[in-house]
Amino acid sequence: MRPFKKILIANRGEIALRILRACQAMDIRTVAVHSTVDRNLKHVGMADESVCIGPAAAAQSYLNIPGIIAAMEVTDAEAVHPGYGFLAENADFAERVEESGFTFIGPRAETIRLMGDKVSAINAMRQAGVPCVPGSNGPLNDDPARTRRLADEIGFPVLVKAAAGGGGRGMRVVDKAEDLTRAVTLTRQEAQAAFGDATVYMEKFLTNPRHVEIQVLADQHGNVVHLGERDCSMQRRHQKVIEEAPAPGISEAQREKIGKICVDACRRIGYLGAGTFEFLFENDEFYFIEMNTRIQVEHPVTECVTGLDLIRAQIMAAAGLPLPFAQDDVRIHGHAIECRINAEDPESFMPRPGTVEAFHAPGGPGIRVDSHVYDGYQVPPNYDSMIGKLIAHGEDRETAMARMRVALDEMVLRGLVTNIPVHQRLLRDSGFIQGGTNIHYLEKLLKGMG
Ligand code: MV4
Repeated sequence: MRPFKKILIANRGEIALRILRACQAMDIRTVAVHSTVDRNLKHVGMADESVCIGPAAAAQSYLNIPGIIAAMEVTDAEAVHPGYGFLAENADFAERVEESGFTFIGPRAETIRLMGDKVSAINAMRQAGVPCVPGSNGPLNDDPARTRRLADEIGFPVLVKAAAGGGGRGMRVVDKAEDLTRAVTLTRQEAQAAFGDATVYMEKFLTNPRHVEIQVLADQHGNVVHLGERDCSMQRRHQKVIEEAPAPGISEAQREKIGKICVDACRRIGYLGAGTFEFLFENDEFYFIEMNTRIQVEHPVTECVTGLDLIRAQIMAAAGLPLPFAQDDVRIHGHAIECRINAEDPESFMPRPGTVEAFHAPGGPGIRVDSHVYDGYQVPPNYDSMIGKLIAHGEDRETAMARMRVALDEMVLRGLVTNIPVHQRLLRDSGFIQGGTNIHYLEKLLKGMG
């Protein structure tokens, strides 16, 4: 049975193409919406219909809520897939889509709002039995003595975080008591300016954690499964560079334990669709920090090791269909690694928009390329510099790494400056090869190379 007749894809680039492919495989008609500079996107040409929703600036196109809802009305689309970024975690958008009589492919607006505020997200998760970082268990007030007592109980160093932040925006490390009051004031001011919300909270600062996240899927009938974890520790300035599944060194028992905790929490809050629990992992313990209510860039590594189609699962769950498998049917096969390919300078990491003169995708066993680029494609300067993802899967981590090295060397993106040399170096780096490096590893490695 077909869950929807027609879906509007409210995104661009590789994820729009990924969603379009899932729709086509399910015999669902597609509507692409695009900005004026994105008329030539691959998925726009492939979609059944397309609507130009505004100029290049995302605020007037991919973030234009009335424009997107109007496009759903004129094309008679039943549901909208938001992808990642843009409106994917905008509770007001989800709410207005539903109020207009359409289906938002994602969790309920209320859930998006709960998780968007990191204080309410942590409170909900702590109550649901998810292990969290020791912290203020709520917002800080304007009483410096109380804040001081909390910090002393937690133990320095502490981290002051904006409730409306996330993804690394609006946080400040405090090493000693005398710096605390000023740090709280500054973080508050920054949070007010950046997010229009001065709420801040405090956590123990974990000095050398890994970033390990758990993927979940939930339907509207109380069925919830976890699909294991991903290790996303290889990052620079909060931009993930390489992700992998499973996380090196995590045992089957640890995976089952934390996975079950996440599943139970999803049941408790009535979660719907695909979601990710972000944890810091230090000294063999998981500490919840945030929940992402969207499909993530790195979902393909989970698809490779589970054999599942997460976009298809999102669409089925949104349509009210029951998950067609149970937890016991989910098995982790081998190992998968994803390299994010960006049009950027490999030394400065500055975006380098340009025109693709020739694109040759690598292939062979265990190789997947999720990219919208083609010969002649112009990378516009207006959006994220990620132009695709290269994913290698194999029976074990060694095999996946070996396949990734070959694929990186085989990939041709003539005309563009890309970060492929960074990946080629990392796939030959002894720390990466050993596995299990923490969130500071890449930045330290790059510093050492001057
Ligand atoms: C932390 C932390 C250490 N201790 N929280 C950064 C992004 C946001 N999702 C949370 N972040 C962090 N929270 C405590 N209590 C270190 C980070 C962090 C980080 C986390 C995940 C991936 C990369 C990171 C890079 C720097 C800091």
